[in-house]
Amino acid sequence: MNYKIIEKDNKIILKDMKNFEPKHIFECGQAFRWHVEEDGSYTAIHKGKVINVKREGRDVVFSNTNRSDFENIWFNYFDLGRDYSKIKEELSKDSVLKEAIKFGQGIRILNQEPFEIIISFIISANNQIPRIKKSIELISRSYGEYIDTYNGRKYFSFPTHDILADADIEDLEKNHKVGYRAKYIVNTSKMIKQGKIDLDSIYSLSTAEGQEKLKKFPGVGPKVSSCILLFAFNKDNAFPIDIWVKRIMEYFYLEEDTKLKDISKFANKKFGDLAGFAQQYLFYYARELGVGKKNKR
Ligand code: 8HG
Repeated sequence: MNYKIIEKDNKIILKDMKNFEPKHIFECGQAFRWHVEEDGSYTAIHKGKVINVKREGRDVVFSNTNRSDFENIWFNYFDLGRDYSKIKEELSKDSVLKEAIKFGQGIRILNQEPFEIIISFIISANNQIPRIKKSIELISRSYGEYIDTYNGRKYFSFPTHDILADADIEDLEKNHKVGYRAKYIVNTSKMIKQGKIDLDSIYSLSTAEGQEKLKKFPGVGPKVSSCILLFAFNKDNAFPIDIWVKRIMEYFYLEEDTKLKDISKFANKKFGDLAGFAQQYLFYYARELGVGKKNKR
């Protein structure tokens, strides 16, 4: 990779780091637990560790961490082994993607924890990002464990499947604002607890096979399973189609009211193994600028 790494005072600094913009990474729709601080840095918790990330000029600074955690946890989480310049160069051959990439040039796809992502995207169905974030925060506070305080804010781990399998559906529904999705959360957690579906086995499946397996969980359909495969299981060709991706695909490439299956086929043909990355640049671009929304261009 094209950066130099420095360890100093509980910080890791990546010098001259390209293709890494905290705002793009944490606000592009893939993750719900990154909290923006007053100085523009972002803080979150993953695998029981709290980390703060900030761009400072040409560098990226990771605070509250050390070399060993960086190598064992964060390198993989931030997908640092991947050459995003190459991906961007390839996708920029398409003029729409070229614009979307200009807009979200610092996006990277994070490698997040499967159980947390499954529950988060069950919550995301027919929901809005600020509400999804709120529910996940409330669930972590009630059912997770207190880990650390950073910059005056308390951080809690996301609960395990064993804990959520025993959660009270009404409590989730009412006090954690997940509505009808509460029963999906508890029943999905129960299926995992009972060993009905082994999450680790999904890493080695194809995207299509992984999708079939994940769809056995209640509340998991084609879109939610594609998000889970892309954000937790390294399936780079998964192409989740929500309303924003549908709109932008129809606006630039296809006719209005194209069937989701046909959009999916088109995207897989056009973007191939890079479809998941293409989707993320498009989702961020469409959502931030309102591209494809009626009356807006
Ligand atoms: O990153 C995302 N990509 C796509 N395609 N859809 C997403 C992402 N994140 C996210 O929350 N969604 C869905 O969009 C879930 C929900 O239906 C809606 C929130 O705006």
